[in-house]
Amino acid sequence: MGVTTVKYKRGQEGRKRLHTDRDFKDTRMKKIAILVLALSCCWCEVQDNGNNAKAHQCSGSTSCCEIYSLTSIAQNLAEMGQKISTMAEKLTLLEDKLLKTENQVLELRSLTAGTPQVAFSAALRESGSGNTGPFSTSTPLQYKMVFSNTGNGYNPATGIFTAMVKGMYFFRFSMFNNLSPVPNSVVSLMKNDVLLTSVWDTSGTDSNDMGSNAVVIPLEVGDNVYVRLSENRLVYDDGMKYNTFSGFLLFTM
Ligand SMILES: [Ca+2]
Repeated sequence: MGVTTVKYKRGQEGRKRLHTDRDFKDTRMKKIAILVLALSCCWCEVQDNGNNAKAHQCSGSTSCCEIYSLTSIAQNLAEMGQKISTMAEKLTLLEDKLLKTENQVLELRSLTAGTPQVAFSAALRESGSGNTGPFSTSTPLQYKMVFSNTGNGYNPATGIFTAMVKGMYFFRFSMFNNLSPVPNSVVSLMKNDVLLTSVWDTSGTDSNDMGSNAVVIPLEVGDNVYVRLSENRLVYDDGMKYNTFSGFLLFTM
């Protein structure tokens, strides 16, 4: 039983090792052959430069010089291959960047040219009960309890909704009057500095009154909408959440 048969029985791993050994030997033999031929060509060139008599012999060794040229070409090809590999890596990076940019463009289109989603709703108090006001100047009511705020157009820290999309909007607000000593509530829906609609309850001995109002208005990007409590007025609220401010985009323009 020969050595080859024994290695064959060792299975696929043994065959792979045999192939690897054979490839290694082949590669080593090729390198040695190329080196010998290259050295021969160098010797030919030296003789060509130093001895005209032997130059004739060298010029007769055509295959030697051809192989030398092939070796040079192979080296150039190897260098070009390295450059192409580097360029391929750069192309891969550029493709990744392009893909990310395309995704960002799609996201922006969904906000501007698609169907942007803008809607919010909030109540005045997050907890507790009592009056808000009076203040010496007209003041935006800050509706702290946010039910929804898709698009983040509403800011609970200021009570102001800011349009980030040009379009037609619907807004509604409600007011509950103060409980004591007498009703003294005036609130208005504002677009920037322009009063739009109001609710008023300032006289009589009745209490627990409330009212609401609404508008449909066009807004430009940057327009502010809020509910303003008039100077020296009050509203009341508690866990029942009587005072609310809501709005949403009907359609873009
Ligand atoms: Ca009343």
